[in-house]
Amino acid sequence: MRSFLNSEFAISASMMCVPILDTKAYLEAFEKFNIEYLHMDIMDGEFVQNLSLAKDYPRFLRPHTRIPFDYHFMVLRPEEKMKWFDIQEGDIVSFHLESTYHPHRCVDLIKSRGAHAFIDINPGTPLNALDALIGELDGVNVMTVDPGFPGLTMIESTLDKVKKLRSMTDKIIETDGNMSYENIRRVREAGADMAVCGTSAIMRGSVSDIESNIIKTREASKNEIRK
Ligand code: S6P
Ligand code: MG
Repeated sequence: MRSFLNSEFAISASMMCVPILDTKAYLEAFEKFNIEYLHMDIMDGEFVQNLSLAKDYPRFLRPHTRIPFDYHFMVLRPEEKMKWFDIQEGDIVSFHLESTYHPHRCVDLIKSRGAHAFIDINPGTPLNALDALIGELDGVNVMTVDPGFPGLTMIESTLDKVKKLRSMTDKIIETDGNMSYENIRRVREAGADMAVCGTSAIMRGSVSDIESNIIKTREASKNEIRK
């Protein structure tokens, strides 16, 4: 168990994958099964070719859950836009290294809200790009797909990246993109501490599948090798 995480392996449920009218039912299952984070994919149609979850969505959701948020900003100039969002103490907030000229300014802003600062790195970005920043961070979100859409295929070279990052740091490692049961098992073995789960795992099928999907996800994330 690393730093502030309360579990051996944390699940961050991707809210952009939840059909809007099923939100209440999904939230009830997430609370019942102690899902650790609600993942908020914020997309601006510029940094990535998609739009999702504008600033009012997390604000409206907050009063209905005690689960902290895991913000993933896929926007250009996050230092300007993060300020508009309901970021609370205990949330995780990540932004892309590729999206800003001012990463330290973003980290300061996140910490000023009492949140945990993470950086996101795209599959094409080498780990040494983190050198100047890693000391200031609480974690790294290793993108296992090129970001923008749910339902993509994992880029295999990202597994080695997780392994290499694990050998370099004790900071929390998150993985995001195509986290199927099998890929969760693989990133866990490579050293990841948490994964974003969407259409490949807990949101597979429909809302009636949620409880069994969460059980399967927890099972996949058990790592006998690293214990
Ligand atoms: C994708 C985004 C992710 C997705 C998540 C969906 O750019 O950052 O957080 O919402 O990966 O999960 P899946 O299983 O459909 O890839
Ligand atoms: Mg994401």
